[in-house]
Amino acid sequence: MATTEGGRAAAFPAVRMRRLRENPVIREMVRETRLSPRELIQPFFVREGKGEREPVPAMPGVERLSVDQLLVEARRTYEAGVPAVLLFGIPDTKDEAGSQAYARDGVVQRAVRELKSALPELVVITDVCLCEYTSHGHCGLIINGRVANDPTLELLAETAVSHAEAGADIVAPSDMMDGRIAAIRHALDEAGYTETLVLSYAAKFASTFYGPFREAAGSAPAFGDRRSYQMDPADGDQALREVALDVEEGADMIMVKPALPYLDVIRRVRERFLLPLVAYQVSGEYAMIRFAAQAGALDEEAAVLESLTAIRRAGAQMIITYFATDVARRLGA
Ligand code: PB1
Repeated sequence: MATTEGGRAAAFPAVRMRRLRENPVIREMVRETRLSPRELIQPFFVREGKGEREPVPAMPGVERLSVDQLLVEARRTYEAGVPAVLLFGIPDTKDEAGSQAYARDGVVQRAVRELKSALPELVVITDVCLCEYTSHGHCGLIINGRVANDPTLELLAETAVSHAEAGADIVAPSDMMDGRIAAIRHALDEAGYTETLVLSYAAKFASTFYGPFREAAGSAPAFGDRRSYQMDPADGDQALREVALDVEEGADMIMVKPALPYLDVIRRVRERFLLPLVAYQVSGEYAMIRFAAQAGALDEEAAVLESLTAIRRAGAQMIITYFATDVARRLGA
């Protein structure tokens, strides 16, 4: 705190905080938090077929894309300056074991190969989970009516290896099974993929803000919910324990998800851990802004920039957001 020679803190009228705001050039010079396209990650839903662009009603502007159309959109994302994409698969068939998640010729595996061939510089991140691939919609195997943790680890590890084989730069386990980071890291290394990074959805909450995503991916649980594996929104300390475990198990990057309702968790994680920290502005956060703007209640561009700035100010170094390409174009313009 600036003080006068008497040791007292200077105050009005010696200090006038508005001096830092009146002049827009000075206001911009002293700005503490800045957004860059280089900190954004664009999620995509990839489906079977050709020439397919299937709108997601709950997420205006977001489409389920066939691989050929994904290449078109990913190029636009790359050219806007966004360095990375995150892929979610939507298979034509689902089964109890989520077998398309780890199929060598699965839709995500094919998308990764095509993307890395067409845009080798684009960083490709793949979501590792079973929920988009299981007929019951849970993130793990169901045995005796509950999500079986340890048997699921093998399938998650197999899924991660199949993504690495296809050329994924980073695998991102979003399942919230205990021990999955160690299992995946071990399987990748055993298979020779020591250079594939693991981005852990380390502090992931059982959030209602995933609703639109579940519509997009057809991944709502057929029974029960995800509260036996995703974190209770009321638990902040537990989030720090989850992150510490994933760091210990070998994560290269960590994530807090969702973002805006969890800025306190982002801040606490950033202060405590040294790994690169990602926050995920999830589908419900995206839909809120979109629909409010469509209703004329919010200025969409201002609301998006303010939300992303808040997530960065809280401590996230990178943000996964469905607005990534749009925002990058605006920032780059
Ligand atoms: O944007 C979003 O809402 C992301 C949702 C997220 C994707 N990783 C999960 C949604 C859910 O829990 O149903 C998927 C969990 N594997």
